[in-house]
Amino acid sequence: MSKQLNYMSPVLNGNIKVPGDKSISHRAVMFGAMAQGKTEVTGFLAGEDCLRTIDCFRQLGVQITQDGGHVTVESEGMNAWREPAEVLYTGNSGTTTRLMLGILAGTGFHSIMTGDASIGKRPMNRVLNPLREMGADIRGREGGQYTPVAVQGKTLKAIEYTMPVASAQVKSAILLAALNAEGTTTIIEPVPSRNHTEIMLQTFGVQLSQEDSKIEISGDQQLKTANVEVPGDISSAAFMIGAALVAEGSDITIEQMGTNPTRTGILDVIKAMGADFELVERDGAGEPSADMTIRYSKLVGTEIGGAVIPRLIDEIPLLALVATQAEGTTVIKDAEELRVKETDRIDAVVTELKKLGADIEATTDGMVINGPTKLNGAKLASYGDHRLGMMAAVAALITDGPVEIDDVECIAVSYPNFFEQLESMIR
Ligand code: SPQ
Repeated sequence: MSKQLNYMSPVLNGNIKVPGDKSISHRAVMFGAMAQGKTEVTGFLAGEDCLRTIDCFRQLGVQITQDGGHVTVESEGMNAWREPAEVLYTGNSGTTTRLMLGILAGTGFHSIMTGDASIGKRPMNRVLNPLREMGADIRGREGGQYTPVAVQGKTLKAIEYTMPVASAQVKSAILLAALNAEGTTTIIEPVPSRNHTEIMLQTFGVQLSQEDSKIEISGDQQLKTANVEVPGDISSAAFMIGAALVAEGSDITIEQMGTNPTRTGILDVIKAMGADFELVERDGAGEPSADMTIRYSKLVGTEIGGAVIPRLIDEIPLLALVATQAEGTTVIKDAEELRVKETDRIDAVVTELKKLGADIEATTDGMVINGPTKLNGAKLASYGDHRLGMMAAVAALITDGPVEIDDVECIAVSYPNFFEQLESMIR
């Protein structure tokens, strides 16, 4: 379904609470299913990706009830899971697919997992290589590197693994497999990536040690049930932050947004660009969160690269759009990982923003944007990628003329009420 947007110089005002963090929601269900007993999750993201995770565990015999953001997981523990009779379908979700590989590798049964066309193109070798070193028996398409994959669960052994790319999904898959491995597994990260798995495993009673870039975890540990309160997703909030920054006169507040430092790279970048915002920290156990007030701001270009990249990787499409409104040049580099997301997010962002008249060029590992540029209306493609769809919708706030976006349903992967919340703030 395509959607035509004709916002005509809107001003955004008001308070919103964006949906729960996608990364944390997936993990809450997974860890609840691995623990023996009852886990309650509040603030769960009822987006398509996280619902896929719930479906997969239901197929393994775990009792899960979901009512909006409230999820109850009741499990007799991993040893009581049953062999799935049907293929586990992970839809568009890289997190479900990659973390499940780590979990399924150490079970005692056979399973087959597949996703949509986008998942079928995303590299699984980055997870399968270390898992195979641990003794995992996993077959896949094209020499074992793409979905569909067939997993024959096995007893695994610990490894020491230096990760070639900074990826929370790879790190998490190894950590989860390590729980069912004999011995102590060591993981060395090149640059820190989001640490929700490490934080939540400890909430579920797992012991792990961390020193600089090294994480150690011993096998044969049982998870203990816990209750999880999921904060708002900063990667979803990013689109509202960007909307407020570019729509003249805007002043909005985003309540209870997750502020885990491994995710707040966007805040460092917009600060360097001159954004006018404040954070008021919230009390609460587990992951940190804050209320963020952000206003329309005159921005300047900046350089985005190095260790900040994993801390804002999913926000780059939005930051590229924001950079078209900043005075001067913005250079985004060291972000080649964007090429293996739901789509090639470097080529897709550059192609779509050019249609709006932006001065933007792709590089091998990022893009270069000159601004400010007045944007025109156009027909844009989402590539079935939620982050591209939302970037296009935020762009529509400041274009001369309407923007039509194809396949907007894909936004439901991470932000089902995106248009409702965006439009509720238009004055
Ligand atoms: O789950 P999926 O499809 O991989 O989602 C994305 C996204 O834009 O929402 C990436 F396409 O987020 C990843 C993120 O880029 C979610 C994630 C996680 O929950 O562990 C980690 C990041 O990926 P990676 O490859 O750096 O580990």
